[in-house]
Order: sequence, then structure tokens, then C-alpha cells
Amino acid sequence: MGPHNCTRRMVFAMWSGAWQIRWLDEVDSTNTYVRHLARHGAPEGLVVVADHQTAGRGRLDRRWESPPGSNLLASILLRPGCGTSEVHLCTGAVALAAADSCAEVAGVEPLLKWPNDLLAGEDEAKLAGVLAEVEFCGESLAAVVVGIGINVAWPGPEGVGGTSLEMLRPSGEPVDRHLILDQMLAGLAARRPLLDHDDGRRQLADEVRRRCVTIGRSVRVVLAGEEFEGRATGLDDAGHLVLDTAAGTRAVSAGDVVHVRGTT
Ligand code: BT5
Repeated sequence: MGPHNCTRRMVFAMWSGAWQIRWLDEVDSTNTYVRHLARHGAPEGLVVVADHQTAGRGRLDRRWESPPGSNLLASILLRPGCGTSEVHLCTGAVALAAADSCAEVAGVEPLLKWPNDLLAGEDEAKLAGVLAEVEFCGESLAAVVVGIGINVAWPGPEGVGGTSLEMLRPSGEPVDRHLILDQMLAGLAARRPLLDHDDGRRQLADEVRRRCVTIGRSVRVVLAGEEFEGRATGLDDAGHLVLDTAAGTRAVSAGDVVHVRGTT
């Protein structure tokens, strides 16, 4: 675990809590670090950012790569009043806030791809990924740690087809990671209360549905030991992607989704 080289507090009118931001030089993974603190009682609102991760993680134990100081790597501790079946809305809230921030600060308008990506540019390349992880207290949800990696200056490893905010700006002007973070947290503060009640969760789910470009597309789904194609028709209330397939309607909760080109 790296040193704490700065701590800031930001207070927002729309959420009764405050973000407490720790910006580290280096850490294994900001998600691992925040999960550890969550287990030891850290309060909601803790945000850990790192200039570099030595073991940044994607889903399914994949790696998230980013050279020191190039991109935004952050994990946010939430303790929402929702159940485990609604955790996908935490991912959604962070993805929406991140997309708005990229638009406002960098003039890049990302698309939401189910379940956890932001895509941008003409070729819809991966600009950011979200990793939400849950801590339990007995049977109940104690905390959700939502990690996000946004490619600000480095577009991701060769061969994965990523992109970055700076690549997408007309003259490649630098983008300030602090501004992206602050704007994202402001957008998340506005949405955070929605996670605590049914009406709010419906509102959030509707916003995710409206902005998720996967819906309406032909997609290929890759699950452990199974692969199939279908047309994504919607997201159900548990955040599952609903698909029309040759074998009928299917809802998928995990797995990788590839947007199939030319068939939308
Ligand atoms: C994700 O996983 O997209 C979630 C990434 C979450 C990263 C953040 S950084 C802060 C916090 N702390 C952590 O340890 N993690 C979170 P997934 O959908 O599984 O995508 C992973 C795949 O994306 C890898 O297997 C690579 O192919 C590709 N990849 C790796 N680094 C990338 C990058 N910088 N940009 C684009 N693609 C990348």
C-alpha cells in the first residue's frame, strides 16, 4: 500500500455526505485498498486515487494497465441502502457521472456499454472500465467499492483497441485528471441519494437504460463455456441484459458482450 500524499474533503449540497479523497503515488489496486478499509469500518464517501497501480484489476481477474501518472484510477466507497441485486446501479451511477464528466471537462461524449464500459470515438473504443465489488456483513450488503479507470492520456495496451480523452480531443490538448475526478464526484453526489429508495433506483435504472448503447444492438455474448448472438432489447430491474436470441428471450447477468458491427 502506498503513502497518503494528500487528503481533501469536498462537500456537496445534493448529498449529505462528503467525499474524502486520498491521492496515492502507488498502490497494488485502489479497489483492493478501499475494500480493506471498508472491512475496517471506513465511512462511505472515501475515494482513493492512485497515480500508479502495480496490480490494477479488471473483471474476472483480468489486468487493468496504466503507466504512472497517465490516467485516472479511482475507487469509491459507497454504503447504499440497496440490496445485492441492485449493485449494478452503483456501477451505473458511476458510469453516468464519469461520462458526464468527460463531456463537460474534455468535450468527449462517451457511450455506456453494458455492463461496465465507456466507449468513445468513431470506432467506439474503450475509454474507461468500471469494477464494482461488494463487501458483506453476514447476509447483508455492507459496502460497494466502485473502481473506475478512465484513460486520460494513455489509450490502453496495444491490441486491446482502447482510446484516451487526449487522443480524442481535436488537437490533443492535455486533460487535467483532477478536474475529471471532481466533476465525476459532483455528478455522483447528485445521483447517490437515488440508490436509497425504490423511486430513486427506478429513476437511475431509467437513466442507464436511456444511455446504454448496447440496447437495440446485435451482440455476441461470451459466457463460461457458451457463446451466442442475439439482439439486446433491454435491461431488467436487476441489471440483466435482455436478449432476443434464436432460442427465445434470454437474460444475461455476466459475461462479455461484443457489439456486432453492421447489424444494428
Ligand atoms: C474493466 O474490466 O474494464 C474494469 C476496469 C476497472 C479498473 C479500475 S482502475 C481503479 C480500480 N482499481 C482496480 O484495480 N480496478 C479499478 P474488464 O471489462 O475485465 O476489462 C479488462 C480488459 O481491458 C483487459 O483484459 C484488457 O484487455 C483491457 N485493458 C486493460 N487496461 C486497459 C486500458 N487502460 N484501457 C483499455 N483497455 C484496457
